[in-house]
Amino acid sequence: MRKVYQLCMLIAIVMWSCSAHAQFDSVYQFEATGNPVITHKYTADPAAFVHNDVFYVYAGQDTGDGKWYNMPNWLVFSTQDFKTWKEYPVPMKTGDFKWAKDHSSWAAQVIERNGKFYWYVSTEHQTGGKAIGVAVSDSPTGPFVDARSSALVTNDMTKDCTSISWDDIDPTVWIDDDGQAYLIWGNTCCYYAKLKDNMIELDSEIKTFNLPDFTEAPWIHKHGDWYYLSYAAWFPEKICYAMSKSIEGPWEYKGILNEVAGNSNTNHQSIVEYKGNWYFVYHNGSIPTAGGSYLRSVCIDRLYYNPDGTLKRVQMTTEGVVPQ
Ligand code: FUB
Repeated sequence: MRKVYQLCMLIAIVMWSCSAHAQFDSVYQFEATGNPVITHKYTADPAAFVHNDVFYVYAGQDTGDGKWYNMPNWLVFSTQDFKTWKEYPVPMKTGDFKWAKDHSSWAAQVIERNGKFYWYVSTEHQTGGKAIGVAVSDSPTGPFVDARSSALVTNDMTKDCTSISWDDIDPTVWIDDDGQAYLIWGNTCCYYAKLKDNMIELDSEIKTFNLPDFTEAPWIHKHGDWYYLSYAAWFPEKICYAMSKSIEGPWEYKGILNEVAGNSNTNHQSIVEYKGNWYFVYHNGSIPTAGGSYLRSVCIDRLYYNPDGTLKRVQMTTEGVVPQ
């Protein structure tokens, strides 16, 4: 009996290890059983995106010994019911940006404009310091290619607010109702600038938003005529948010939206509406036993509004969201 148990354990470990390191040539399908949603790989910094009734999640892949960030790839997953998920062949690696250092696929977001999909990423520049790049594809599942062959934002462009080298990370992008696109990003300082219609060049000076205790991970969404800027505050991080009637602010601080996520010092959220419901997509470090701050896992829970437009505190759950 003991031998059978040992054999089963061995097979399970080998299977998990194979799938955890597999790079699929075709679409890989799996079923979510709650949170974390993705358990065959470690995934972080989820950026949700809805297109043609499909719910996509873009994420960086955490790998390594769990002692620091070791992120070689950005990944893309999709679902239409929160139960059955697809993972697509790796759509982009840090190596696809010739100017970037390998294994630095930090937080990123995809947006669509005029039938093209733009993926704004944070990564490490070979000349030092974090930088923001942009890739483009004709499909939300890629493959994506570097749209500029150079970084869109580099550390020397943002020296007035802070002298740290890691402030140019965590891009979020927003196309306003008048068609003007904005790039918002930062660590320690929250920066914003207009983007040209081509989506791959800045079209204004870089300014800053004043947000209490801002650490990183800004994310913009809109509900009714309110704009919401959610972001990670403090460290370990909680997610806070501010509201405004204009994308350029001023932003009114509204408090904590999500508490520290289990077993992870970062929390990195995205917020989207899908089929009439709102979702809060984030990561924790809860996969036993190796999961942690550098081996993170994407989770999804519901987001609810109060009648005055403010947000209810997120309730992180093991069960996750109900299949639709
Ligand atoms: O994944 C690397 C970094 O950790 C992200 O860019 C931050 O938002 C934090 O989640």
